[in-house]
Amino acid sequence: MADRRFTRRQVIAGAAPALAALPMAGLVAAPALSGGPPAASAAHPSLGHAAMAGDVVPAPGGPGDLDDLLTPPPALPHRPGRVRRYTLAAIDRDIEVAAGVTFPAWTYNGTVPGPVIRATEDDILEVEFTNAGSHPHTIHFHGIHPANMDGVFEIVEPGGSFTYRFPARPYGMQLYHCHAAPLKKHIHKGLYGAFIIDPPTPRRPAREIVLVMNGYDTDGDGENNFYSVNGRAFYYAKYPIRVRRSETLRIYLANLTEFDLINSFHLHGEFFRYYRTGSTDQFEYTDTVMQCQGERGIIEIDWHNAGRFMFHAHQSEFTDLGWMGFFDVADD
Ligand SMILES: [Cu+2]
Repeated sequence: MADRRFTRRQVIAGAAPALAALPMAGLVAAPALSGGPPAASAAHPSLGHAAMAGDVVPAPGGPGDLDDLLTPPPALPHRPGRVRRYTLAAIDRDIEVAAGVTFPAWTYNGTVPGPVIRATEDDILEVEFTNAGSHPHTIHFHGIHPANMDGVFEIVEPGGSFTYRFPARPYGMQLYHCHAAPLKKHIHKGLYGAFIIDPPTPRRPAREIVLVMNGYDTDGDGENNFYSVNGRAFYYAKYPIRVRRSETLRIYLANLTEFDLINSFHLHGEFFRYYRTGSTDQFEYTDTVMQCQGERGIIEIDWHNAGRFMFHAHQSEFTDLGWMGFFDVADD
């Protein structure tokens, strides 16, 4: 217990309540990197939310870096039997998950989360998987498929490969992740991603984005030190997502957080329709949804107002540790 390392909860408890997300990121980065106690605890004592957007936010990377993870490939019309091919490789890679903080990830194609896979119901999904990493891995898809395509028993050793091939169904927001043991480790290291299956009758036109919620235990104590959507803490606070008021925003949301059982999405100033899993037309009208590990759903927002609106986990601790961002809603 009385380790010199600070757990995330000790870091939070030791910080002044007025500290908002910005200094928290700096605080947690220090012990994560050095193993020592946090430095400069009251460096920015009264930064409010208004100060937390844009260039002052210490998020890793540049504008547009996450576009491939944010914007899914376009939906294709229903054409049963069409083959949709994807190539995924497991690659060990150090990635920057928060400003100045690297994480020794296991990735699909070099990113955490992995690439967005999309098919229309009744397409034949074909995923050619190569294990270029240093541990055994698989791909386990959520959805309906034969037992030998489930990515549980057919373990792919380093240097090996396996092709998953099955009809994509049912429509909805599915997901994929490694299912090698120990499962918690293989998921937490970063082997997961979004898997969208479009319905035979297309959803109505919308601006579409993907948000995959996750966390990182950067000091190996079994608790997450950072949280994010699409892999980088505070990224969408530094680079708000621009949308148009006249356009429905459809969010494919999934929770791949390990260690914490629940994650959540809360939107400021607006309500939205939430389709749990997205495999039926039933929805709830709300501004906050929670997802268990592996749960996912589809959010549709019809904006009443233009302006800057925050979105974040409603676990305040997750917000302070990176899981927050903004939509810039433009009038047109
Ligand atoms: Cu694995």
